[in-house]
Amino acid sequence: MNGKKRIAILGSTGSIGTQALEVIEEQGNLYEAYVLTANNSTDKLIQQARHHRPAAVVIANEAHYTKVREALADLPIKVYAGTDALCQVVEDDNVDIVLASMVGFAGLRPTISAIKAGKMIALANKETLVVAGELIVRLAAEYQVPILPVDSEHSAIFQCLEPGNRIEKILLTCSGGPFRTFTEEELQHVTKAHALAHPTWNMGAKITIDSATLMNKGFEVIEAKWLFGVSPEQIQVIVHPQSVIHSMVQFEDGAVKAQLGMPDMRLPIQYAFSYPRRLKASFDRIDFFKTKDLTFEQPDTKRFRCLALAYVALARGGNMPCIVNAANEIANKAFIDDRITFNRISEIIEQSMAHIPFAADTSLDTYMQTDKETRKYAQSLI
Ligand code: MN3
Repeated sequence: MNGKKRIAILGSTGSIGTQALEVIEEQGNLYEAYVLTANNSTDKLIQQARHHRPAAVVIANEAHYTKVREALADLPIKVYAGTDALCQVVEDDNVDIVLASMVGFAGLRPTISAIKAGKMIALANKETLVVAGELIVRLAAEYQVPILPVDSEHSAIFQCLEPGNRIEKILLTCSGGPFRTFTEEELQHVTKAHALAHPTWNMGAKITIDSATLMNKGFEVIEAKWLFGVSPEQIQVIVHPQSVIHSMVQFEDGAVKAQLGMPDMRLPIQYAFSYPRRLKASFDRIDFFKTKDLTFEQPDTKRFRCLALAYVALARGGNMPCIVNAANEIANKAFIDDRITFNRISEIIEQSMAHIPFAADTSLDTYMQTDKETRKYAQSLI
């Protein structure tokens, strides 16, 4: 026992996972990477495991098991494969914090396992709250597990909160994505290459496309509702292209608190690990004399329909956000594969919302069933 907090990183080869490992390395006397997992990125997982020497790794795609096991055979690292193994490793008694940083619906089951095992959750996988916010919040309360937001906006809001003082409004900032100034006509012709050149944040492909459609912001509205217990009307999206203000909270006396910083995900990741303390870190500081104007705009939900659809899904509740998430995962992937145009993404989501039967209950079984049916239907539209 060395007193370090042991962290299981679900999705260690992705953008958040990689940056989390940088944080763990910089704060090496406080944290250690105890479990690393990847879906398909074997080479990166092997390289990370050889460098960080976790107790265990999981490769979710079982087809890669032999390759990973053989590459780590000379080290005392347990190697597991399969999605069930993801749910098991987070229950290990030695794990203190689970960083849920995998992409999409796949993050839901392991996160539920971690909550039931009483682990502190650092939540980067927003789809978990989008699909199953009510269930996750209920379980977290039941098992008395803290859920610490890693998404930069939600970390900002969390940092602005005042115990005992009610939130009047959350002002959720949004970069606007790479197509903020494009006309509807121009949006017909954009490609993934345009979208992947995101102006401010350095992120994975799925979330970068979600940022371009504003689906990401829609998901963040749903995420904020569940994390902070506010109604949809209390969440206002504000386009702020410079991404210096990471979000704001307005209190009942009209006071507004904001959290500012350079766009660097390592700060919210580190804060989720160290909360309520702040740790000294070498991240870039804002130079206010070099900061250009900070500007604010109303989001255009006509050009960026996904944001409006997220509010509809949130108001409807039940399995509706799950439908939106599943249809979006299919449409997002089809756009990345050059199979559909940009504007088709929101159309596929909207058609799925109209077609898949509504279910008011919020059980895991309903979500699994809805997810499966929606994917099949959305795929048929491509
Ligand atoms: Mn965000």
